[in-house]
Amino acid sequence: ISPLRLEPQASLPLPMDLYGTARANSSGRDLTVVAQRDELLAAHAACVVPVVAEAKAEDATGAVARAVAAFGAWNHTPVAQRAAVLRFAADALDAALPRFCTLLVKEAHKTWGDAVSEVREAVDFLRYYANEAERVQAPQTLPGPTGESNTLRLEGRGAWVCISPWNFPLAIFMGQVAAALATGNTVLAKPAEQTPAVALEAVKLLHTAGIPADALQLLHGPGETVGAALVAAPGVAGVVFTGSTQVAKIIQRALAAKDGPIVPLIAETGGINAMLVDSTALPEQVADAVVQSAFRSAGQRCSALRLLCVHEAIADGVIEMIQGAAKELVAGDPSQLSTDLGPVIDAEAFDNIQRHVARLSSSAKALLPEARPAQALPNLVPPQMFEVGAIAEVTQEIFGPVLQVVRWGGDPMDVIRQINALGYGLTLGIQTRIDSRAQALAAAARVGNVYVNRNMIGAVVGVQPFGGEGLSGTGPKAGGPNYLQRFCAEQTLTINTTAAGG
Ligand code: TXE
Repeated sequence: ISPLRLEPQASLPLPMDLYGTARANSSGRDLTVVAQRDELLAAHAACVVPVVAEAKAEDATGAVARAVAAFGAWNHTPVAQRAAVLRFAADALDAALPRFCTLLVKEAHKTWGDAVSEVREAVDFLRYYANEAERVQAPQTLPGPTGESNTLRLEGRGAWVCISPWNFPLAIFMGQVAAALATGNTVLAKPAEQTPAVALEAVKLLHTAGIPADALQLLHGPGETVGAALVAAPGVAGVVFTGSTQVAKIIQRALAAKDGPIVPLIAETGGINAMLVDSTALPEQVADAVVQSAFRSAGQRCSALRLLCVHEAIADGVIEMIQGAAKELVAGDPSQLSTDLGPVIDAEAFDNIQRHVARLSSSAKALLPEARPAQALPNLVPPQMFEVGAIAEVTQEIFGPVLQVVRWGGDPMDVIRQINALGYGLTLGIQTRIDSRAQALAAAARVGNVYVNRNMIGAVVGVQPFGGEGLSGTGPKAGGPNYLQRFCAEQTLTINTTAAGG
């Protein structure tokens, strides 16, 4: 069996990154060794995407009631035992990597490289949250006055609704579900309509690993009906959501309008992510980071670069290099190993991107005008780049491989202020050879994740926990040390140790 490594071929440009990023992740593994090529291709040929039954809005109340009833037993299961179940699921998912990769390629149009990275990320979420739950739920002794003992403990809160998007249908789905389950909560999972099969297989795997059926229930269907009904159902203890800013606000309003307790919302939403390039930056490094950050995964990553702010002194050279590199990218069938960008998720996403491209074509300078897909597949969008006049013109997130470029001169702090004024706060790239400037700009930026002199493909579980503020979400960062606490209720126990029986 030959390893999954595409040898350089004269006629084919190399895929941007077939293996995911080659660095140690939270489990200390080297991500470069991922799978056997033949094993993946055989699984792909045999893969049939399952047909999935939709739930109805009326199903939500009963499902939540079952999840509430299941909460006591699951929450009282010792955290070490819950963690063991999640670790078992992680091993099973690792072993099922080819099957999940093929589903991701077929259902979500992922390239093989992106699919492999995503399965690995989902495995990491399971292991990391298993470890984290044991850490954060260990009772803590707090300092206190003589004659008193103070203990703090964290418990599950109840039944959580987990609503996830299609762009990371396994990793985001698994991350939400694992965080809730690890901490003793039960789950109503509502995956995106576009990617139900990946979610179904993930839930089957979790049930097989030992999660009780009522502690993890899967409800497919439209967000406006099934998702909204779950959010509105009585007894929900919390909602964790990843998706658009607009839907996050709809859910926030729906929760605020409910009778009964205040229900917390953890939301991770989109961003207009910028990269600031100053006049000292290395053009080759910038071009590589821009191509990776803006066009990888067909731009369908919430961390993706949308707005390149490049200093006027080096702008022409940098733009030329990006044009050269972008033209080498292959947009086509994602099941071909040579493909860099697969089709966007569906016709609606395609039409939406085309509307933005048409608007930009009439108002801005096209920098990749001859971009055409390599193959005539539906919903294929080749990389696009437009030069616009000002940062303030870039007001909407375009969820595709479309980059807007602005030239700047003067004070880089002004550029950061203009980026902050857009109101999103997810990722920021900085390219400079002046260390102190990078530190100062990062400190002034109101974003969750800053990347200096590298690409913006972040979100490494336990290493670069991911999430933003403002229009980009509520925080805290998924995959980080402050995440699981939000799924927990805290209780202090104070005992008078001088009293009888103390
Ligand atoms: O989002 P939608 P999509 C963002 C990304 C982009 C969006 C793309 O920036 O804006 O997600 O995902 C359900 N009540 N991020 O188009 O439409 C819907 O069924 C309850 C950010 O899928 O918001 C789906 O399951 N639920 C990111 C989910 O919400 C409702 C990472 C998301 O759908 C609903 C990934 C309703 N009224 C994507 N309406 C990050 N920051 O980490 C819809 N849904």
